[in-house]
Amino acid sequence: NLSQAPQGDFMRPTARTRARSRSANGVGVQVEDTRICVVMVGLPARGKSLIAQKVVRYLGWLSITAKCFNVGSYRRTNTPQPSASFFDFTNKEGERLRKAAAEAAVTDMIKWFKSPNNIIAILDATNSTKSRRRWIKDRCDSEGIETLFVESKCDDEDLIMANIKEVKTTSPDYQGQDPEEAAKDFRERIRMYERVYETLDEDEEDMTYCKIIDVGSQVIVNRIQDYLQSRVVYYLMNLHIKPRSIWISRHGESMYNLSGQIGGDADLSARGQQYAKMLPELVSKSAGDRPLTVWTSTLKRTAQTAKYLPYEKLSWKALDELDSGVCDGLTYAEIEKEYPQDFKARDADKYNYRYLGGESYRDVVIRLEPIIMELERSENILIVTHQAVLRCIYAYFMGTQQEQSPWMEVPLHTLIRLTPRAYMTEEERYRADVPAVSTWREKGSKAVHAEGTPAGTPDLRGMVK
Ligand code: ADP
Ligand code: FDP
Ligand code: F6P
Repeated sequence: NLSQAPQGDFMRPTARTRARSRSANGVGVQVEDTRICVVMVGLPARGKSLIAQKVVRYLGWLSITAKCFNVGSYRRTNTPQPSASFFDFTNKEGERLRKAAAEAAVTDMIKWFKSPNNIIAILDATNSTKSRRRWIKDRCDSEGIETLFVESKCDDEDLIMANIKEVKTTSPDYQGQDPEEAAKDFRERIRMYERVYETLDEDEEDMTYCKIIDVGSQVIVNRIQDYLQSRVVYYLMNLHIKPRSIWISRHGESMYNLSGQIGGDADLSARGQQYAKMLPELVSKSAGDRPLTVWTSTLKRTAQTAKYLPYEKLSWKALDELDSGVCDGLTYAEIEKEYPQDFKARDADKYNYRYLGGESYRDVVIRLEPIIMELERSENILIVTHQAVLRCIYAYFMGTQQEQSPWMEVPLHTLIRLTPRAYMTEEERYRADVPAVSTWREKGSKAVHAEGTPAGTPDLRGMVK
């Protein structure tokens, strides 16, 4: 029996434990009883909502419960389609309605923090004046919530106009309106804010903040107080907005895939080698002649798959397949026979189940964190890796829930292209015309290995929330 005691430092804290200490689950360390309100600061169209949404997805992937409170959507409940003059500081009614929206968002956020699992909230608004920021800090202080102000400052007029065209003209604020007119009105809205906007400065030296200037070309950090705050700031420092894609593929079919064995360090099968030979063409069909770097694991099957790719290559231990410990080299049927309780336990909670002497998906996510950070810093990367690792990387980009991610079907001999866009990640798939076995086992299904079955048919996208 491989059954494990609950993995203490990864368990969700309960109300009882919260008073003293909380576990920031994914980071695998005990942290103080931390609740942080990340307060976005900046003129409109400076990437605040994009940053907020990325931070929420990143933290969620690390099992740190985070939520974004967007003041704009609260404001839309009282003023759905304001024109620029609504944001004029001399417009008293506008001021009142905007303050009411901010109040409602902060009140909901404070309520949300009452639940012991909720750790980081992001207050997404311009928060463009010192008095507004002081008000938020005071409200949070009185509730024992830390504040981390994150300002995005950028005066590149061309970039701002491009941002407006990319995301603002399609905002519900301008639904049904001509995009040219919408862009003009939004530019005018920004002018209204510019008249009162105050950047974070020495008057606010007592505050914890991070000021990101010109999309990270300069970052000023002030009074970071604890581990989680520094973790968020570190993540922010690694973001860029250059257009790029990430390609991911599993290795070609291996000899172990053919026999239904898990783990190991097997060579490619003849069909796997065929996939390796076809991969350069499959990649260039999608990537054209842009420069790429290829990342593989340290296992033979990924190096053999990448062998013919005409790009710089880097192998990462962190990309090795989930370690199945004492089950390494067994088939699912053998595991079910020899370790029936564990087989069931894994089905019941596949994300948290850790093989004896091996890893869980949760463990894999933690070791993949440097990979994600490096991916955020990089431009075009092609990753050749393994079933479980690919699921974890995919889950980061697509925001897939933990209950679902270990069960996603990722067929062999398929190249996936992920392209980060403003508020979502676009996905394209290219399937090579080389058959392969399916290594996918559905939750609760019998552990039979159907030799020679064609690569699975259910589409991954259909299984993602
Ligand atoms: P805001 O919430 O500040 O009004 P959005 O997040 O809606 O702005 O704007 C998204 C746009 O901002 C995207 O086009 C994105 O490329 C761009 N962007 C992202 N980060 C930054 C940044 N640090 N500075 C300027 N623009 C950025
Ligand atoms: P958003 O772009 O997120 O919709 O345009 C600026 C805006 O946010 C308005 O929609 C919203 O009413 C306002 O910011 C909220 O911020 P302030 O309360 O700081 O003005
Ligand atoms: O079967 C291929 C494989 O990469 C194994 O090496 C690994 O143990 C398994 O897939 C991971 O998938 P799952 O978590 O669904 O068992």
